[in-house]
Amino acid sequence: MTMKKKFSAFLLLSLIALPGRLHGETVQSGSGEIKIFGLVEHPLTLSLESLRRMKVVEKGESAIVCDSGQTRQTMKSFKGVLLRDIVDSAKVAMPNPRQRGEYYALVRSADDYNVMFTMNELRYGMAGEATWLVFEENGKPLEKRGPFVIFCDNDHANGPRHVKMVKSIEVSKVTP
Ligand SMILES: Nc1nc2c(c(=O)[nH]1)N[C@H]1C(S)=C(S)[C@@H](COP(=O)(O)O)O[C@H]1N2
Ligand SMILES: [Mo]
Repeated sequence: MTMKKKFSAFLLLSLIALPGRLHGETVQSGSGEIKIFGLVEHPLTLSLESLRRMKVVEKGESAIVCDSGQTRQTMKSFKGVLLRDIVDSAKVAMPNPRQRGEYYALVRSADDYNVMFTMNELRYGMAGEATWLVFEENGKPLEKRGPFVIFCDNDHANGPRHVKMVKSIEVSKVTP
């Protein structure tokens, strides 16, 4: 191989390897945008800026507790938007309301730790009032486990339904 050919081969290989390397690094935190898609009338791509334009609520101290009972982290305060408001702004496409009990929102993360919330619990249950998409804690953007986390603040062990590095929210319906 001539020097010139060797150099071109090196350039080509670097280009192929680069996205892989970048991808490897981003697994430490989620993407800067969340996609809301599936059975919705208005699929959305939410960024920090678009979330700030929604109904943002600031809450006080909250601890994330694993199902073992261990406290994994404590937020002195956090800012977020209700998952219910997000799903509502995408508008669930539900031609037959009799089937409302079959719909759910599946929250997926960058490392494939995924949690499902049913539409009925978000709309009619306790979880609806307290399931937050969090984008700020202690007055600062979320770091490693961010930029977005979804969790249910009134679960008695809220670790299991605490999704770090949120990537997407898919609205779907159980298959018959
Ligand atoms: N994306 C993602 N979210 C996750 C997990 C995970 O492995 N990946 N672990 C869960 C568990 S078991 C708990 S208790 C809480 C807090 O975990 P942490 O201490 O690892 O942050 O996050 C939950 N959310
Ligand atoms: Mo956990």
